[in-house]
Amino acid sequence: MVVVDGFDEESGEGLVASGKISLVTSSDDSRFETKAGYYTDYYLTNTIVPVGATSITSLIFYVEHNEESSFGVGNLVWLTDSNTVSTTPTLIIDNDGTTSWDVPVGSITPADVNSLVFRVQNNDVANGKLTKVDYIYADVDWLE
Ligand SMILES: [Ca+2]
Ligand SMILES: [Ca+2]
Repeated sequence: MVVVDGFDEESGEGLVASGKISLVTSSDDSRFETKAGYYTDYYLTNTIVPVGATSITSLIFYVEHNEESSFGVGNLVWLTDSNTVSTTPTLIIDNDGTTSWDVPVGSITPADVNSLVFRVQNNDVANGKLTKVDYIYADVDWLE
């Protein structure tokens, strides 16, 4: 699953509307930056899980990202499933690395995956540092 649109809280703009969606659809060292005190939502394609799917068995996000030096530990939060599931990923300072997030699927339904949103929440207000995303995609498995 790949990112097809998004929403930038700071500008109030959609990522397709602003022309910035391509920043996060490939690993090319062009990145979307989320400032401290703001979130960015990324919407993933909704065409993969068939109508007959009965349960989601695996949902893994892969995020190529980095954070500015002095970004505070614990101040980066990723959320999904209508923001009911979250994680505080290990920071990757200055140079891109890919972090995978194997989401606990207990509460994840096929309908959730068909309107999947990945939120990057930057809570680093005390330091004012950026988190930057080069590429996001997700793998999902289900039972029919
Ligand atoms: Ca990169
Ligand atoms: Ca990119």
